[in-house]
Amino acid sequence: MLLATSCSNKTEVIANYDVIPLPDKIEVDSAAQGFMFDSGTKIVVASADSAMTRNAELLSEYLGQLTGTTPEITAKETGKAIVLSDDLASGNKEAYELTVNSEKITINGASPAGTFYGIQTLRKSIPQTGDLKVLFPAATITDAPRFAYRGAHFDTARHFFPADSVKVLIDMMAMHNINRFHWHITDDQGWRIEIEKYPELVAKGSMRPNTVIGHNTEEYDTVPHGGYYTKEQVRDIVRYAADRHITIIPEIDMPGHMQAALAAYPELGCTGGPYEVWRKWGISDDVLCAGNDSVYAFVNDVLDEIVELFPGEYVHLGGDECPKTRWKECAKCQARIKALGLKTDKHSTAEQKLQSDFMTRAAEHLAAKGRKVIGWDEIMEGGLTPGAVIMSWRGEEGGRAAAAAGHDAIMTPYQYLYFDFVQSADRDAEPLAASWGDPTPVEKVYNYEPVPAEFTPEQAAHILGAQANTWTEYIPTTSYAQYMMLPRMAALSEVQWSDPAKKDYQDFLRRLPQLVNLYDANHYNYATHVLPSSAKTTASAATASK
Ligand code: TNX
Repeated sequence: MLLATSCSNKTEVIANYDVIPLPDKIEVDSAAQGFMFDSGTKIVVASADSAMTRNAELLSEYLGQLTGTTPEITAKETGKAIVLSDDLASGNKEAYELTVNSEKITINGASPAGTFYGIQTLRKSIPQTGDLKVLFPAATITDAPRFAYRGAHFDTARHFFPADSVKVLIDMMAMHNINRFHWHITDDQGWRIEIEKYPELVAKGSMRPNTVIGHNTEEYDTVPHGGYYTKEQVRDIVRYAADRHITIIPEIDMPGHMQAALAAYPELGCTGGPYEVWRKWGISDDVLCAGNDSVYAFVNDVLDEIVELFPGEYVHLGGDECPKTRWKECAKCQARIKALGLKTDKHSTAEQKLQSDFMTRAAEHLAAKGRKVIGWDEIMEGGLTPGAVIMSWRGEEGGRAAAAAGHDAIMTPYQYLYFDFVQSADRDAEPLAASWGDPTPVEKVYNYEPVPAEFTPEQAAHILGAQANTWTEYIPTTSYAQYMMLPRMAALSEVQWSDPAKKDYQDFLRRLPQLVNLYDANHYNYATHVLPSSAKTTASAATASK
């Protein structure tokens, strides 16, 4: 890709549009003259729309980072320019068209989000970093995503990650055309978001004095762990994500995975406690009491503050792994089961139906505020919450059943899309990771197909998309998280974005090193299992005690 050193001392390189995720259609006109990006190039954005202005600023930043030349942004078309607009006629709002001739590059999106994905493609086509002039070959690229929901989940509860780290993860998602960040923000081991009405949630619930070592050994470290996001930080992160066309879906996991909240407000549990912010991993028997009216008031109050912070359409209510041990023995829960007339039948137990009632109440509260809910596939157990979107994690069965019943579903089966699992069969060569499932190597992620083959078009339309989950029991740092996510996120992005008919793992591997250059430019840590041995291998498995 290195051409020659021209009269200025900039190195001239040729852009390569074979990026990840692979665009729908790339037509290069090798007979025509391409566009030379250099210090004379400006970015033109005619629209006064703030999202388009932000797009232009991000493009300018990206180009500056890669080439050493940060182009000026102007509203008037002048000379050689990269022209951004958002009036492409397309049924898909995230579609874009990118055209390159000797005079200009135009990126026209069907919305500012579409333009943004064209910007990502342009940025990813630059094959290296340095003090560069870039020759963009004459071309027309037309592109649109396959799925509207392209998610990445990250758990900031098991370990806390500072706000700046969350922004870095959002940048990584944007680079992979991901548009939904599922933010797992509360769990047994830490409550990490400020709720004004319940100040003890963060005062007590965000701190644990120490943490179990490894896979629930009997040994504990001696390091207090804690942290939470203030409302101001959350608003800033929501804005940062929105600038990158990413909607945040906050998850307040209930009625299980609530031990940190119980440590702060023991009266919300069946036994009254005392409870501790959990110092080990797994599934806690201590959950919210479903027979106590003040618990329902608590849930509504918390959701009111959550809705006020997160403008997106969906709130994730969790619903996973809620043992019924306490409810079975709790007089209040049993009284409620009786009052509601819930009975065990061959499909579900009375306690499962109680959970369904619990989730439905929360969903109704949100519906009154114009919001929809997502829940883990367990929420189907005692009767599906009306209108809820199912997130299918214990395999694909939940997603299949939901779609068959006319519900929307998001596929996130652990067998393919869990980034907290090791990425090679050689566990000893991998950092400490979740060990309850088989490894999920890059190729396995790449070959995942979210729509079951036997689905009718009507059922297929209920599969909104796919998402990968990164749980952080064993992931204490951002660099470690990056190692677990990259390059699996690249494989995920093709599952979410590209035409499955064009799937070709070898071709993906051929295109990967150019994306890895961008990882290097951003100082991201990544796994090197599938990279050619000639590729830079500055990355390393983050240190972890095994
Ligand atoms: C299962 S996926 C969980 C999480 C754990 C994860 C570890 C899901 C809904 N629940 O609470 O962190 O396994 O891999």
